[in-house]
Amino acid sequence: MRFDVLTIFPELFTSVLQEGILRRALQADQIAVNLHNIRDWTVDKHNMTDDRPFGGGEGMVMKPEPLASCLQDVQEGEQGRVVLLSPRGEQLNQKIVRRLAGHEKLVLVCGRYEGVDERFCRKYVDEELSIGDYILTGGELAAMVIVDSVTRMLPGVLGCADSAANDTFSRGLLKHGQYTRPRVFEGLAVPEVLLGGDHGKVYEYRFLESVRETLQRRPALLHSVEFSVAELRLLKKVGLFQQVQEAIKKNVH
Ligand code: 9D3
Repeated sequence: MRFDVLTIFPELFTSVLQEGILRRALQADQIAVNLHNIRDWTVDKHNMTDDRPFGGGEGMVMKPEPLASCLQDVQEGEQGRVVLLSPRGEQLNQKIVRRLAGHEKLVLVCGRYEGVDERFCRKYVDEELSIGDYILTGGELAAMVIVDSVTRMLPGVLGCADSAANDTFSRGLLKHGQYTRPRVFEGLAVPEVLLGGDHGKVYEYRFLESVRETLQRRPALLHSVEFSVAELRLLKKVGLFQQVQEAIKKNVH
């Protein structure tokens, strides 16, 4: 995967790329991240990347020409999918992350100020993405979220231990709680079943804990979970089946 990032603050990205899984993926050439300072494509003597909005109003708007000429250079050779990070975009989720990971090249355009000139969006942007309903100071942190979440989906980036596809409950349930040593912490013991070594019992316990966590924290998620016959039988046995059914009914999309 190749990421090209268009930004007026390329240095914001350096620390994120210098540690952990992203660093390893870069070293192994599983990803490349090319940072482009939009200011390098300005032609006026003050290197202006923004200007006042026609029609008046608060703040500044990113000029279309530096963005377009930067993009033109970045799109030499292989054509990447152009993603604008924008608060009015579709909200990012794991399904979108998976789809983005299927592209060979992503061009991430980071807006600043009040936004990007609408004509640049219309001419060059394939999709607009937001990372949630809160206000950031610019698209850079959102672009980092995309680089991070897409990279961990690429084959070979995660070890087997935390394989993205291998995630036991990557099926729409929340993850069960996890425990490590010590066996007793501040008076709280690790659940007995996890110490016994009966893998079948451990699997059942974790499945039920996942369902309980989901019921409590994100009941709407249960709408799109598919349970096997054995799982449904287990839910009935422990008296969770009816709660799950009610949670699903309350959320008819
Ligand atoms: C007054 C209108 N504001 C829109 C809500 C203007 C505005 C605020 C903040 C325009 C741009 C920004 C900077 N934010 C982003 O570029 C951004 C963002 C975000 O603010 N929240 C969630 N996802 C994203 S992706 C890019």
